[in-house]
Order: sequence, then structure tokens, then C-alpha cells
Amino acid sequence: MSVKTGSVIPLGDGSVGKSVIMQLLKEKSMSDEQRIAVLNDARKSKNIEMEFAMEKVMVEGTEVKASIQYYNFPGQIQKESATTVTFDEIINIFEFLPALKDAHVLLLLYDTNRIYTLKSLENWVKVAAQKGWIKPHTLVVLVSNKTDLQPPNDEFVEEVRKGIIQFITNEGVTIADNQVLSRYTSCKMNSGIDEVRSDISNWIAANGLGFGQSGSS
Ligand SMILES: Nc1nc2c(ncn2[C@@H]2O[C@H](COP(=O)(O)OP(=O)(O)OP(=O)(O)O)[C@@H](O)[C@H]2O)c(=O)[nH]1
Ligand SMILES: [Mg+2]
Repeated sequence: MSVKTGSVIPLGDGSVGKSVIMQLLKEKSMSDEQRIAVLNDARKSKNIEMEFAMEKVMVEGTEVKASIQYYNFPGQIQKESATTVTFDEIINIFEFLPALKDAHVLLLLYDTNRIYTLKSLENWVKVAAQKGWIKPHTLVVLVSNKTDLQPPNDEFVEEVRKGIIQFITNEGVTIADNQVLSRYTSCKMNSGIDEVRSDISNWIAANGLGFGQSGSS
């Protein structure tokens, strides 16, 4: 069986749900109680958070193992106090990590209940581009989270999705329209999470770095 490996980087403002969704994506068979505990225990991230998951996926009739590495950072950019750590401080330390040379999947998360977090995604895409994370083999998923609190504005979300494609294209990276997905999730209601998990594992199974089987690249 071949194994494909790839990294997933969630990006977005503070409190949009990056840490929580990463836990839910990692753990496929989480009970309702466990999920509510993850939501209730969520704290502002003060360091890089790493998780690892393995998913079996069928690709053209053969089973492929997708080995998925999640790297999550604090969404905070401004320094709030001497003890809080910002995105840039963390990322500067971890820049040498090989898995951070590029991302196979970028999750651009915002909180549907705070519309300015959707506008902020323009800045987060810029950060990703500056870091060189967006490559022709990168899947971008625009995640509208907390839909239990506020249903997203479909037209505005689509406008932002198109804007992301335009920006990436202007950066000189070739990206197809179906490489920037839009997904609606609620971590609280457990809706849309399975879909995002499949997006990630299917993409990494097909486009990840190959090990194991001879002839695979
Ligand atoms: N109602 C609701 N609350 C959610 C949802 N997802 C996350 N939350 C809550 O939102 C808060 C922030 O979630 P986190 O995962 O810590 O957010 P984060 O993006 O990691 O934030 P930073 O670590 O500060 O960057 C927590 O209190 C979560 O319980 C959701 O879908 N619905
Ligand atoms: Mg966090």
C-alpha cells in the first residue's frame, strides 16, 4: 500500500475555531461528549499545535494511506501583553520545519458571526503567499465556521473565494477554480466537518509526497 504525506495549515483570526476544528478533523470517531469537551476547553493558542492523523482513501481503485500533519498557530497578530505570543513570533522560530516549506492544504477559517474575520482572510492569504506556502499542489479551503450562530452570506463568501483565486493567480501560482473550495461548518453541531476531512484526505492521497511503493513519487 502506498503512503502519501502532506501538511495542513489552518489560518485565520483569533477565536475563529482553528484549534477546535483541528481536533475534530484529526479524530474521526469522536463522541458528542468529547466534542463538547473540546469546544469548552478551547483556550487562546500560545504556541504551535501539531497533530497527526492517518486516513485510508481509495484512489483509482487502490487503497492509499494519507498521512496528515496539522500545524496550527495562534491567530493573534498584535501583541496584547508581554506574556502573549503572536503568530509572527511563533512562525519565525518554526520556519525551518521542512513540512512548513509548503502546505498541501490551507484552511482559511473565519467566524460567520464576526464578519470582519472574513475580510481578514485577505491578509491571511497574503501571509501564506509570503511564506511560500501556496504552490500549484496546494488545496485551499475557505471555511465558514460557527454556522450555528450565524448562517453565512453565500454571495459575499463566493466573492471572497473568487478574490482568493485572483490573488493567488496574481502571485504567479497556477490554481484551478476547484482548488479553492468553500465549506460551511459548525464545530458545535458537528456539521460540515466530515466533508472537510474528506477534502483533506482525498487531496493528500492524490497530491501528497509519496513514500513506500516503488515508482510512486
Ligand atoms: N458556537 C460555536 N462556537 C465555536 C465553534 N467553533 C469553535 N467555537 C468556539 O470558539 C472559540 C474559539 O475557538 P478556538 O479553536 O480556540 O479558536 P482559534 O482560532 O484556535 O483561536 P486562537 O488560538 O486565539 O487563534 C472557543 O470558545 C470554541 O469553543 C462553532 O462552530 N460554533
Ligand atoms: Mg487556537
